[in-house]
This record gives sequence, structure tokens and C-alpha cells, in this order.
Amino acid sequence: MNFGKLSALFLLSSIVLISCSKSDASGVSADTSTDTSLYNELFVPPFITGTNFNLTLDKATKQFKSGSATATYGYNGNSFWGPTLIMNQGDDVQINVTNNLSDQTTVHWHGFHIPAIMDGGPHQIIDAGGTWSPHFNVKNNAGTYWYHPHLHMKTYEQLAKGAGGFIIVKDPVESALALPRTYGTDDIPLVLTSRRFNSDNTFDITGAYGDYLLTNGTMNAQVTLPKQYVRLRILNAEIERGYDLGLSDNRSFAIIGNDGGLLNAPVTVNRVKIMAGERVEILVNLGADALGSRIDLKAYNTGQKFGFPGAEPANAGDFGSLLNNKDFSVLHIKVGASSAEAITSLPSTLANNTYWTNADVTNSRTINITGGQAGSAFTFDNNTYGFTSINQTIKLNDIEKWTIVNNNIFGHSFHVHDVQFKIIARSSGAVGEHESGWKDTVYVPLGETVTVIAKFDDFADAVNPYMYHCHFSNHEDGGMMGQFLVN
Ligand SMILES: [Cu+2]
Repeated sequence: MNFGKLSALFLLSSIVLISCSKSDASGVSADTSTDTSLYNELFVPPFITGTNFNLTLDKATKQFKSGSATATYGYNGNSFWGPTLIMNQGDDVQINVTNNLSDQTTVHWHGFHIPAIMDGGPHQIIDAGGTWSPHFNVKNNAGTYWYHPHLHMKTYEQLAKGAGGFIIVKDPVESALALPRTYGTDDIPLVLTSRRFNSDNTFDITGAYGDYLLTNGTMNAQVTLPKQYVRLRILNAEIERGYDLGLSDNRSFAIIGNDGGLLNAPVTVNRVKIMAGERVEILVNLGADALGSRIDLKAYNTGQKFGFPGAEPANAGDFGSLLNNKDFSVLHIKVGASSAEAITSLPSTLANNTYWTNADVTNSRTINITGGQAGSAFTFDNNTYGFTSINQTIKLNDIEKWTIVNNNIFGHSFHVHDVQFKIIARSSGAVGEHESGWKDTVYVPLGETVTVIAKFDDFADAVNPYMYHCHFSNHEDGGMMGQFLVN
């Protein structure tokens, strides 16, 4: 599709009836009914821990709906998504990535502060049948990160087919806290995305939005969680859609971390927005719930402001979907017996991050979101991504202030490789508490200017660039990406 026609198509999509064959309601997101036959058990990815990790990406199939199984990708024999890699800060790790696809791929370690040559961006290509073996020291703070393909113009397709996985980093600060951390019991990774199906049950890999929510690749997912505080590590791995998450009885929950790890203290809310590429860790207290009771984690996506991806009202076409502008269940939770070593209270403080401020800044630059008008793709500063172009050059150890200006036609999710930054300003008002920690991805709504500060330290390389890009993978594939050198 031509993403440059976004604005025109969006305007048309609400008034033009587009015929579609997506009327099969079997996968429509579940309501809060107690009929458990509506639900499928949540897939919790297996985990691998240590300092040596082997990942093999392969073709697979998965039965999502009645009829044919869907052609998918998965790492290590999984039918959609891959194992969770659990690493310790300070460890030297090696990862061997074997590509059993008949296409090239790459694997990017999203959020990691590592040398550019190890980053897994578009330049670290793994040919079909090949193996790539990056190695690096884990410098990141404890938090929820992820890996995914980053092959230019193929990121959307490979991610959409299910290539991706979580990385959980542990460190002494996090380990000293009384937090839920029994993986798969009271510490649950949740990756949110949605897919549209063609009539033969293959994925439709063209538009911005899917019609059916997949939580860890599970349609209509349900899970039994223990009657205590549970930790949900939520990743938005969508093509474009944003989620405004909350719980179906409107209870409050605590945000304890975002992209780059723990916040300094928990923040209590009853909604949290999470956009493509972002992570948020929340604690939900199920301690007062009756055994066997049910509650839904839901997306409250009705009535979001124009530019919020997925708020468009159409239910079909490139910028519509069955989930657009709706509230829908993300995870149906059944309350089960409490587990050993249950966490029953919330820590009052978490980490002791010291963030960059304006006073620390040694260099500033501005990046404008451009393009997207009829007939053109989205770009930065009117430059379409060039494989050999260097768009920014940064001096090693500079503390840079980046101002991202979106006087354009839609919202975007802005991701920078190499660094974790601090969001210091939004032109619309205050920076959200849910994004008050270290971040690698920031939502830039339509009409807004966002300012972030990062230090570009440790890794100089005069040849190999890092990427900054929109994390809407269709925009990224279309050229909404730039390259920077640190030297
Ligand atoms: Cu974008």
C-alpha cells in the first residue's frame, strides 16, 4: 500500500463502505463473560538464561482460527514469537542467531546499549542459512527489553509473522526489592499485537491494523494468576496500534518500570498508554479478589484523539480495523490460589535513577517529522532512509538534547538505538508519569514537540551507524528512519 495517502484515505475511510471478507467473528476480542470456552490459554514463552544463547529463526504454522493453519515465523521451534532471554547486568553474553528462513533477516536487541556492529540493525544481515554471533557486555538496568528483525523493508513482514522475543535483564537493585519475579507465575510477559487474516487464513501484511488481538500470539487469551501482587511486563509490538490499558473494574495498579527499567518509585494509575515499541511493567493487586473471580486487562481505545493509532473509526481498509476505536479485552484473568513467596505489598521506592537535565546538555539537534502527504512516505527532515547515508554525527560522550517536532498529519512512535534517554518536555503539557524513567521509545502525538536528553557514551565507531526511526514498522520500512554515527 501507499502510506503516503494516509490522510486522504483516513478521511475517505469513514465515509466509504469498503467491502471485506473479515466478517468471521470467531476471533473477535472476548467480553467479560464467564464462559471460559470463549478463551484460549495464554502462551507464555519459554525462557533461556545464562551467558550463551542460541536462537534459530524458522518458518512455522499456527492454528489461529478454524480452517487452515497460518504461516508464521518463530524462534527455536515456537510457532509465533520466541523464547525469553534472561540476562544479568554485567555479564558478557554471546548469542548465536541462525537464520533458517529462505530470506535474509537481522536481529536487533531493542533498548540495549551495545556497540553498533552488535546492534542487529539493517546492516548486520544474516543470510538465509547463515549464523550471526554477536557478543556484548550487558550494561542495561534491570528491565523488559526485546529482540526483533530489523531488515530494511522487511521489518513489518518478519515481525508480523511472529519473529520477536522478550529479553529480561536482572540487576542487584531490582533483585533487592520485594517484587514478583517468578517467571510465568507472578511475573508474566505480555506482548500485544493484532493481525488481519486473508480468506485462506494467511496474515494480511499490508495495512496498519489487525482485526484480531494476539496476546503472546494467543487469540482471546486467558490466564490464571495467583491471589497476590502480579507483575505484568507489557510490550506493544504492534505495527501501529496504541493501547490505553486499564482493568475492567477500573481498579488502580502500579507502574513500576518503563522501557529502560525501574522508575524511582511506583506510580499508581488506572490507565496507561503504551505505543509501538514501548514497554511498561505494572503490578496488579489480586490479593483481595475471591478465588475463581475474573477480571480483564482491557484496552480503552474508544474516543482517543485523532492521530492516536487505532482511533480511526473505520472497521475495514488500510486505516480501519475491527478493533479500531473500541474497548476490548487484552487478557482475561482468572484468580487462582496464591503461590509460594507471594508478594503482598508494594515497595514505596524502587530505583535511584539520576536523570539528565538541560544543565547537562553539550549539544542539541532538532528532528522534524515530514512527508506522509499524498503520494509520499513519512520521513525525517524530508530525507528517505538511505542505507549508506549518515544523517547525524555525534561526538562520543556528548549529552545531546533531541527535539522531535511533529507538525505533520499523524502520531508516531520515535525510537533511538544505543541509548536510553530522559523525556524532559512535551509541548502539550506535562511528561507522563508512565514515561518518567529511562526511555528508548517515545510517542510523538500529532501537533506535538517532544524533547529528550541522552548521553552517547562507551561505543565509538566511525563506520557502523545506529538507527533512529519510527517504530510503526510500515513507516520504518517506508523510509522513516535515519542513521547516526558516534565517534
Ligand atoms: Cu510513523
